[in-house]
Amino acid sequence: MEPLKIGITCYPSVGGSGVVATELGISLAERGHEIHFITSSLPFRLQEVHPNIFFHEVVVNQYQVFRYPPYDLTLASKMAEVAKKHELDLLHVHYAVPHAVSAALAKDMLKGDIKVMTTLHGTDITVLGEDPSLANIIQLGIERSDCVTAVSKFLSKQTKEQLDVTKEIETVYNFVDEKEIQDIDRQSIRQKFGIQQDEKVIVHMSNFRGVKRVEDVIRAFQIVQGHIPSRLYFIGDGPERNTMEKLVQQLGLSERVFFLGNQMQVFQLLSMGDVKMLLSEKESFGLAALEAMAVGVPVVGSNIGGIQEVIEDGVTGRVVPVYDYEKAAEATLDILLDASVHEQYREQSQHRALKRFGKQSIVPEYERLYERMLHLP
Ligand code: GMT
Repeated sequence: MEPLKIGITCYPSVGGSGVVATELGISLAERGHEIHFITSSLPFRLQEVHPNIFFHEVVVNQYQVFRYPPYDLTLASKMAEVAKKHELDLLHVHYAVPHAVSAALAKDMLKGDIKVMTTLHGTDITVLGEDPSLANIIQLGIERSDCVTAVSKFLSKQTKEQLDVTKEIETVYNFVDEKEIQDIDRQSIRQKFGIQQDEKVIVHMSNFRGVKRVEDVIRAFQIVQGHIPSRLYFIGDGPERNTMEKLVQQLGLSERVFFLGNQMQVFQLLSMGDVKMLLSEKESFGLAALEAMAVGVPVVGSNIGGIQEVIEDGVTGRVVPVYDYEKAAEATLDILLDASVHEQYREQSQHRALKRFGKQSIVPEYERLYERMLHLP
């Protein structure tokens, strides 16, 4: 396909949507497109140097007359400015609020001379969609986009049901970059962390929001470690971390549970795991589950949202009822206590992650949608 000039907007801080948007930008740049990130700061995953990648910072002035800084409007102006200066073909925004709304304004400023794709990642629909004060603006952001995608079938369906939008919503799954997992030496990382041969490692990675049910992970682990020598490693940080650290202390698990905080080398750290737990009560996709599978770590996940589209129950891990940490512990033990099942799950997890959700197959799906959108009247 002809190389395109694409503006990408996302939340640049730690989080799955920022990861996906950044990795998509990098991959598109590698495929010959010119990528312009228009964001409030440099996306944290943007570690690559590439001649096709440009960054435009959205700087919001703090005038005293404004009670709230007008980020959405500044972003819209910046989008229009960058689009005009660099003759962008399209804006690809991640999250309806506020990005799709800012893109709609930018399109108006450009007299319609640009296309807009919006990718929905979940939180804006699952949380904001239930807030009546924002439902109308989310709806507007979606309806005014030329193409809308969601990261799971679950999210596509839920958006249609909750927001009463007429727009077609395409499902394009999140992806992992095969390159990221090359050369990972699981054994040497486990050795560095002093993990014994007979010890099993449970991993969990999230932003520690309440919806991630970190407490259930700790309670499930408490049961697991009563049956086999094991450790639990947490990767990530967020509002619940302090409370969870206290809980670990109260339960007398401090020797076996480690909070690593936000880290860059997530694939290396995940690869230490024997099982990953993702017991969230809300999850439109569960990128952290996919990242674990990519390094051969089977996932025990809750039966909600898009998690069930990522894990194949009984093949790459187990799906258990949400809030039921005892079942989560039972499923984890089933996997860990049978070496041949564990090995099978490990292989099948990696195979599914790379074949079904590999960058090489998902990124061309976006390209096809860009092309289709550009031919719209
Ligand atoms: O889950 C979060 O709190 C972060 C949020 C984000 O913006 O990164 O995650 C959402 O987008 C991810 C990438 O598409 C998905 O993997 C997560 O499932 C989704 N989170 C929720 O739906 C709660």
